[in-house]
Amino acid sequence: MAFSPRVFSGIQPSGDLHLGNYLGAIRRFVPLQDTHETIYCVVDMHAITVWQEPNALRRATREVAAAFIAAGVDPKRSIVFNQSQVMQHAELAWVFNCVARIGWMNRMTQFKDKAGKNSENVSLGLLAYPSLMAADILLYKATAVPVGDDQKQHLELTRDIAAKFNNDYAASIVEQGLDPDFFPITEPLIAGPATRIMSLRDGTKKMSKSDPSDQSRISLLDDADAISKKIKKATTDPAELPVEVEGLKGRPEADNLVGIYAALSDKTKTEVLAEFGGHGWGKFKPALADLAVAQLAPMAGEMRRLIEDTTTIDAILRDGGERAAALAEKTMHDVRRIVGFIR
Ligand code: AQP
Repeated sequence: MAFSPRVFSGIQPSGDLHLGNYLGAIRRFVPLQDTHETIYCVVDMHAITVWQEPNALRRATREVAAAFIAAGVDPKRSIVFNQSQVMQHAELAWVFNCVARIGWMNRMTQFKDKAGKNSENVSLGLLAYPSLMAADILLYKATAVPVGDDQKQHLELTRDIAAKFNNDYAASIVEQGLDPDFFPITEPLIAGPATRIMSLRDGTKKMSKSDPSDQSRISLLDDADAISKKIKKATTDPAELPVEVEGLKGRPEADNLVGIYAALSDKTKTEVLAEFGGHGWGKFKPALADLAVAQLAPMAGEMRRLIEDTTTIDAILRDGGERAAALAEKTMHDVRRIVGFIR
């Protein structure tokens, strides 16, 4: 069966949204609205895999929804909602917990990074995170998922879970008169010059919400002055910019800043270096700061306005939740029959 082109992607309300979340995911959500049915989710159930103070979680949930809308996601054309409103996510995740193998989860590098040496004491939810992520995507039979490069391994696992479910339950799927390819094998959409934005303090570390240094990231709520200062203070090597992309090899900070410029201006790194190659940071950093301020500061203003308007944001999430639940229930209705649950 051909699945209709449908996109699903989620962002955790687990702290300050940053430029990496924007360039790796949110900015790319917008044009997909022209070609796909689009579902964008604030994944609050994922967020609680590590401790979240309840009021902070509510605030961050509204902040992520505000970022989607300020970036250009239209809540009428797309479905925008928070995950916990649609109970079928948890229900399908449980079925997937019983399809996926513990060894698959133990191999996930994000789990290893987040658990560190403390793997016996982190939540069980953190280990099962990729199973819930597979449920998020497959509940809607999404065919494509725009994400940053760090999510590649989780998406491969989603594909493995879909294939194993289709295979384990092959006879039952046919018996129920359903398509043998019940779940699609979802395509990751990981492309462009900014699939992994690095910390502004250390070009070898991913820009991340959980980095203790605020200087390591540009927050989507930063004002023009903060954006400009952070870029001008970003760690760099002393050499001038190369004229060819090859010359960025072994220069992670330079590669990162050129990638950010390219993504914000919808250019390739080659085009950026055609303009700035052979010049020093004294020319490039102010140009990057101006570009980032022009693009991000108006969005930050709109986000701040929306965050204050909790009535509107909550109504958007509720409406999205109802539309998502209608789609989710169709899939879960079939899954219950396939698995052998009586209702
Ligand atoms: N540095 C990044 N560069 C490009 N894309 C990124 N993403 C995250 N960091 C970068 C993408 O943003 C989306 C949402 O991510 P998430 O909220 O689910 O959590 P995460 O990947 O764990 O993001 P963080 O910000 O780094 O959070 P912490 O610090 O909690 O781990 C995803 O599409 C992700 O690829």
